[in-house]
Amino acid sequence: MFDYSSYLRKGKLPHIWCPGCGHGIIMKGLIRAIDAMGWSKDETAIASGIGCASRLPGYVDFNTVHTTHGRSIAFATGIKLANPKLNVVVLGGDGDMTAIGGNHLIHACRRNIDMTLIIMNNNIYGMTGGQYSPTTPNGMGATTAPYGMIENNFDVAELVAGAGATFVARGTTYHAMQMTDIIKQAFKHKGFSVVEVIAGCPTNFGRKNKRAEGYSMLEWQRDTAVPLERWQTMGADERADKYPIGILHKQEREDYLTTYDRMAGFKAI
Ligand SMILES: Cc1ncc(C[n+]2csc(CCOP(=O)(O)OP(=O)(O)O)c2C)c(N)n1
Ligand code: SF4
Repeated sequence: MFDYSSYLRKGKLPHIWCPGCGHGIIMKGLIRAIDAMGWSKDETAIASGIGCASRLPGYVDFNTVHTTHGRSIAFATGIKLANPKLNVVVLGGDGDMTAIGGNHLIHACRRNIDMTLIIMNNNIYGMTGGQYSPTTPNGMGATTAPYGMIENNFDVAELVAGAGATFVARGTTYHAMQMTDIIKQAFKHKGFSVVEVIAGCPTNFGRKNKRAEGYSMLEWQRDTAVPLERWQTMGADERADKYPIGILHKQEREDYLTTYDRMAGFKAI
């Protein structure tokens, strides 16, 4: 059986996550993917913003930094520029990344620095009590949308692909082992890779949408996520309220630091 304990900061436990929260499943997937890559703790750096999702780096024993809401990509960019040899991972919630941090997100995509971003999308602002976020699906409930969300939601994967991310994938916490493999593929990609992981927040999103139990959030993922190969054979009617999972977009493009070094006449890293 896989031994997670050597990667955890036991002094930081117990964690803050509610029973049934999807963030712990993502933490385990991240640990498994790092382990499979053979990255040492010293050569791995993880940055996050603020939110339940962003508490993750506090629990894992790598070089970690818990920064400010929506600004973690900027911190991670600084880390990568200062020490390009580090494997840099950024993570945060949908609010952190697509609302307050939305501008950082799109510009990081077009910049194509070699790092991996994991967006832990539970469709809500979990930590602050369930306000709607840019990924709350149209019509669904939130504390600030008592009659249902009026606006249309972002499709995160489409957004980052449109902004220029060179690797875009989506997984769910229900498909935990596939999620691990997707994160590993993202790590292997040279350039800015984005993995959106659909996660459950039973406490705030679920409670407002008749899914207050952790298992029922997982059932929702099981029933709405469609493997990409199958998605490509589906018509518009069948696709309604569903989304594809897998590696959705991949493009080879020279990463920022390689271009920078070439232009500045430095030896490529
Ligand atoms: C500048 C700033 N604005 C607002 C907040 C309050 N705040 C803390 S966490 C959070 C939302 C977190 O939602 P998300 O990123 O989706 O993560 P989750 O808690 O759902 O995992 C907000 C608005 C803050 N900490 N800093
Ligand atoms: S409020 Fe939601 S996102 Fe935050 S720990 Fe609880 S279940 Fe997870």
